[in-house]
Amino acid sequence: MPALSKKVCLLGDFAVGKTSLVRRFVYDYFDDQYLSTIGVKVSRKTINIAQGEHIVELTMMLWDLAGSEEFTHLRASYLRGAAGVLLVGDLTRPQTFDALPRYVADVDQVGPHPPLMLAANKIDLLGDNSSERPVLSQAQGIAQMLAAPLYLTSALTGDEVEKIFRHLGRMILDHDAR
Ligand code: G3D
Ligand code: MG
Repeated sequence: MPALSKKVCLLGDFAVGKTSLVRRFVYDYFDDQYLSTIGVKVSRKTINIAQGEHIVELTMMLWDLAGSEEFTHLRASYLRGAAGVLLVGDLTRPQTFDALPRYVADVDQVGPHPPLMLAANKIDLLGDNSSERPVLSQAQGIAQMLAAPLYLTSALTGDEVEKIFRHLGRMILDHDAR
């Protein structure tokens, strides 16, 4: 079985749920006692992806920057070599979606444009008739502009979390094969 290891960066404003999404995907739990740490955490998760006749074993190295994302320009060493990027916005704070194009510009500064996905996170907090919320059309607009598939995720319930990471994994393989 062919095996590959790829770097994936989580990007988005403070407290949108980046660390929680990684934790849900990698360890399948949600910890509301979690305290932000300073620095970068790299978590690893291996998934199997069917590609034509065979199965590819893809190890996603998930880079999660803690702390100062709002205050400093993203360090080039954090972004360099990213094969894929998971952008994260918080549905309870619409301005966190407006911030995303700037992160993508930072990524494009350091290397070739990687596949992107957009997680509109904390869908569990939107409640009933959430499909009518203006923040959703805003998220759709940003996703379209950045050509990033959009998922409505919840790190709390696990909704769409596995799906968005797997879709990103598939995009990374397809991108690689070109
Ligand atoms: P960050 O890594 O992007 O900075 P965190 O964000 O993962 O640390 O999450 C920030 C806060 O949002 C945390 O709450 C966390 O529990 C909460 N959170 C993350 N994802 C979700 C979600 O999908 N639904 C809900 N309801 N909450 C979420 P605290 O209270 O610890 O600040
Ligand atoms: Mg974090």
